[in-house]
Amino acid sequence: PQVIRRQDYRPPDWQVPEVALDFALDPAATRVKARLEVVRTGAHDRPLVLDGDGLTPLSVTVDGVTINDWRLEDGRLVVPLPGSAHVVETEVELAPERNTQLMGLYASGGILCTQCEAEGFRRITFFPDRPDVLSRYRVRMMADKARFPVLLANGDPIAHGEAGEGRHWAEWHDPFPKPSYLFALVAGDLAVNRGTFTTMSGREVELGIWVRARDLDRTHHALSALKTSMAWDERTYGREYDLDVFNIVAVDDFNFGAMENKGLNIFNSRYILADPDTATDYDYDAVAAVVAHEYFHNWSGNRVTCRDWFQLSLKEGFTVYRDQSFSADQGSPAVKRIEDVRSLRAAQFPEDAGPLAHPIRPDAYLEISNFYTATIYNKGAEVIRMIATILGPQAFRAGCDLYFERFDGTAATCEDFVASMEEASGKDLAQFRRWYSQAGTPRVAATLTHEGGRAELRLAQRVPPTPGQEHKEPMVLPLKLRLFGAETGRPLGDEQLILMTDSTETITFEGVGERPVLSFNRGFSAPIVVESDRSAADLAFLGRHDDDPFARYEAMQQLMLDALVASVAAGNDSSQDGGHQAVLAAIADTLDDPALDPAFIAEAVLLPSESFIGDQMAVVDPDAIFRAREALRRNIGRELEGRWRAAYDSASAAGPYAYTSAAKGLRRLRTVALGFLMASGAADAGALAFRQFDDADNMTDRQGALGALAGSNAPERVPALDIFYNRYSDNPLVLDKWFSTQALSARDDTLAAVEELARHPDFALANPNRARSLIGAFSVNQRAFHAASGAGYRFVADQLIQLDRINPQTAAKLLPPLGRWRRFDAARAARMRAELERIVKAPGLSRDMFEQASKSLA
Ligand code: B3K
Ligand code: ZN
Repeated sequence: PQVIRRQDYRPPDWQVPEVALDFALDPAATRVKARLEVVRTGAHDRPLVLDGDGLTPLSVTVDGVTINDWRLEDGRLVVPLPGSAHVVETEVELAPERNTQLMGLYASGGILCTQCEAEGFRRITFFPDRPDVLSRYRVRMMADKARFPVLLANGDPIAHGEAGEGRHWAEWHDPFPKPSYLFALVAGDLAVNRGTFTTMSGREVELGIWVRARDLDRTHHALSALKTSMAWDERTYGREYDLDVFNIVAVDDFNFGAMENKGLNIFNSRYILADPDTATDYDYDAVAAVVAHEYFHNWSGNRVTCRDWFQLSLKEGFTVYRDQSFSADQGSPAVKRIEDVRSLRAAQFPEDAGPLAHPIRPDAYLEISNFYTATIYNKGAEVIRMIATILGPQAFRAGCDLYFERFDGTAATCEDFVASMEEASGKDLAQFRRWYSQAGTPRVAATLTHEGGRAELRLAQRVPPTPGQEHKEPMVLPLKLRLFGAETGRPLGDEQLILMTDSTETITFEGVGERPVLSFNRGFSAPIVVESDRSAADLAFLGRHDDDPFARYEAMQQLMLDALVASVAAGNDSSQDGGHQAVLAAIADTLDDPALDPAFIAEAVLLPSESFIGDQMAVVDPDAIFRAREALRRNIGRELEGRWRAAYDSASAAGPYAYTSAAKGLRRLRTVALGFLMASGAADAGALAFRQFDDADNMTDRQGALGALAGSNAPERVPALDIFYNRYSDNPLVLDKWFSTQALSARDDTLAAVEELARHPDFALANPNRARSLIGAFSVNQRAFHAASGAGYRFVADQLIQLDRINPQTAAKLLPPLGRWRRFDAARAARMRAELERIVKAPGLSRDMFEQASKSLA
């Protein structure tokens, strides 16, 4: 396969200002006629080259005359053209019902829909399928009226009518020029939940959430999140919606979360459908976040799009930053920040430390679908957050205004964004740009000394080597810090923001009377790993006294992490070592602090995940980590049993279900307390969990209890799983939870259970949510996946080889856990490599999988 390089970018030879598409829709045979007004750009004599993937033209005409001198080259249609402007028409035939890749035009549960980003449009029609070709689209659809009563496309509806033989047609027009990846259409038997939104300039927008009729009563949360997002973007960024309609369609088969097609977002149903009986608080939050994210793309992505796919983080990093800020504003900013940092550490840090590491603006790829990564999205968002921190809110907003104004209607680059920020703020971001070009997570060592009224903080940064980048330059790190007095517990001075730019720096503090304790990288102001020698006592102190909730959480996590890493190293899974005592005391203090928000408490007392513990070690020992963590969990459960019961009881007394921040916090704490009570081995814990499961008036409590039981040997476990299955067997999103809960189980027999679940009649590789619920969940279950026998690796590789034949994009996304072999002992590493080699040799392997597997082996 051919390597695509950023430095090879060349502007398009032809632009296509106007496109008219005509679809005769049918699941088995859809005819697509495309009419392109093409214009030569600049003085060259190159032919028109239209991307195509799996297409054969039924006809090609130029200015109304059929031509025969076209040719196909690697799927592309090459059309020699004499002049500088022509009308080129093509016709092709597709079979959406056989499209299992879910890219292009495909069928999901009887609905016809499209997914074009990044390069799916070329599976629908011949076109210059690149984001810097912007066109105005006119779309006509014709279909059987009984099967496809609803016909939607981008922009505004302009006409519709009957077509005879039980068919009807509709025409839509999108006045905003857009790249082909934002094209969308939907045809199906859909019901709609309608709303309206009046924009800041007083225009009325008709909103619609389209789903199958039986799902209609689960669309209210999404609709209200949409309205909230629209108002938030006006208030926070001054960005107003620009069409008369905004439609969202939910489908069950979707390769990722959702898609921001202009005026017609298409969603994975898991990010639209929610009601208390079937969706957890986490699901509700995710629905609102994804609805907001896709809506925000209307400006950061659609009005200003990307010049080429290397600039992907221009829209994705910025839009994730925008949706994170939105969610923070809806509830507790501290808890939101904790969640975001946790997922950054779970997904992005390992990526940045492994064989697939890449800068947020990559330099090369084989398959662009593989670059919709945690690095592009989440590290990209952290980079925007750092810019906002360095500039301050007003200059940041001025920079955004300038960017949107200057690049509206164009395809821009990351450089354009950074330059706008510089121009609006007068700040120099030259060195900061390294965040766009260097991969790897910076590590910062921080040492604080104190002598005679003077404290000295010595900082040293280094960025580890990553594939293709041996040598790194120092980064600009915005570091928020504050000192606290060890005796008084009071802050010694204000919070400071320092911009570290050199490899080593020393910061001096005068007039420090008492021994200072360092609160560092507060709010996670830079996405780095902090290496500090703070003692357990100092971390416990910060866990109690820090006024930055994130730093307080962080101190607790570090305390737990240090204790766990020490007991893993000592091969010590007994409850009697000293590290446990500091952790127990800190958790007790947290539970006893009446000033703390229950949602925060629930986060702060949670032990670091097994994989995050593994990330701290030179060689990951999954079994030792599991034992040490279970021992600590058991100990915390036992020693603090009274407190867990009290927390459990008071959180249970919250009354009937309500979706409020306060009620959510209590539900979260309730299930965390239940988890520790289960770990304690208390005789009644299984019964308590079953009661929570059985009495629950909402999915958060029910799934929380099911999760606790699923990982246990309690006699209530099997009955609970069966009841859950039977109750929700007709709801695919809830069945996904049934699969993933079992795949994440801490039991010894998880691998065998998962192998059996892969043969369950409800398991289907062809549905991406279902595939992820089993294979994706299992491969992050560190101990089960890394079973010394290698059976976990073999299982995942077998599944991925099968899935690759159906849906390469989703298969390739699930490969990275197998690629982390360098982090494990020689025996495991050899077994992981053997599976990767088997994958690389699989007949007919996709480019997607080849790229992931071969890079992982290198
Ligand atoms: N832009 C899409 C992602 C497309 C992924 C293509 N493999 C959704 C989003 O980020 O909002
Ligand atoms: Zn996005």
